[in-house]
Amino acid sequence: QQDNESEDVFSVPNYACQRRTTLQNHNTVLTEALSILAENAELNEEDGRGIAFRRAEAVLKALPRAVRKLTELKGLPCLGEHSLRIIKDILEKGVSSEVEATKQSERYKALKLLTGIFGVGAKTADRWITMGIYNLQQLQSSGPTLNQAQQAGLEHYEDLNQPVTRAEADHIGEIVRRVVLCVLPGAQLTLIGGFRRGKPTGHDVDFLITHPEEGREVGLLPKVVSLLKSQGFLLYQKTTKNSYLESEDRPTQPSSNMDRFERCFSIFRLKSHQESAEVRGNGSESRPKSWRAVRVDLVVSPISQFAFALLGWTGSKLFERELRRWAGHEKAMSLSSHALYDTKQNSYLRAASEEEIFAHLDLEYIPPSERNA
Ligand code: 8DG
Ligand code: MN
Ligand code: MN
Repeated sequence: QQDNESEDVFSVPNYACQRRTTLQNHNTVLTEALSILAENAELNEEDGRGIAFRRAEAVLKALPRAVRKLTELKGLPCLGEHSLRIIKDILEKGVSSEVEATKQSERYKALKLLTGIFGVGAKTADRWITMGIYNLQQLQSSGPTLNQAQQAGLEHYEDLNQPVTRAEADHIGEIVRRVVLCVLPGAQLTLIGGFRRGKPTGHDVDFLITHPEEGREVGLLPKVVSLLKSQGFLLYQKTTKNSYLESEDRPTQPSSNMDRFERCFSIFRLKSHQESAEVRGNGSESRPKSWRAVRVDLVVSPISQFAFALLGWTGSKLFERELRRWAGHEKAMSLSSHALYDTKQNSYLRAASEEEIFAHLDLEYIPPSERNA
């Protein structure tokens, strides 16, 4: 092999949606460090900084091998001064003092712990910290008012912070599919989110529901939820109605990932398989807990919007954000989980598959397993 200088310089396209990012990451030490700083920024609601670190992290995830020296990164996009400084420290000293200090900081630890409660966001966590609440014991004793989601989140804190396995996701998929088909024969259930990208574990399980005949999906979700509830599968659920109207809702906020589909954020009660129940037994009792709580998201889309919903809910979050940025900045289009709007032609662009959406956007098709930016 030649040791030619130019061969040692990486080259990566600007937008994460132009890159193939698999789960194989050759730079985990660097990406984990940048991820801590991104997370810290997000927890402090410094969105710009958060995005900058996430973009830098994603560029390193896309490299075909481990970075050896800083000069190899010359010319790579999205690596700002700050990210480069972190990378340099780690390459030279093995650690970044800023990252280590962040990990040790009481505020970061408290923000992470408190937002680890389902239903608690950065704002609430910050308010609690101002009240002197840094951990769950202090939360229990000082008793600020908790909404229903937060109460359920606190009650199932430990379970919900255990990664969900693919086997558990598939098991939940079978339960949900049976109930969905019972309510609406011919309906289709698709596993989305991280599991569709091939991740072995996740923080929740995400499903998209549709029906091949437009309109048949209307009213489906409340029926599915009440059937799941009556069968004892739901520990908590909050269903939100569909509020999407094409006429009024030209997608104007390409950076926002909120959409208007009918959806349900839930906590599932999943019976454990014998072996895992024994391993995870709560210890104090002779009888191990026979079930665990799992976060499950259900989203319903009409078939006409299915490809957009599928693309929008498969992630990763950064990949989605970059798709919308590409659409807006490079193509004068506006992409949401409902539609793609062409500002120059003043019209919506139809698509029946993810492939067609990438084609409309002038992007090479990237399959789900390569959207792990
Ligand atoms: P994980 O659960 O394994 O941790 O990872 P994930 O599956 O990638 O993350 P997620 O938080 O479950 O989100 C799955 C996808 O859904 C991700 O691309 C972001 C997207 N998503 C939300 N909320 C919303 C929303 O309100 N609208 C749209 N369009 N997408 C959303 O999480
Ligand atoms: Mn998920
Ligand atoms: Mn989710």
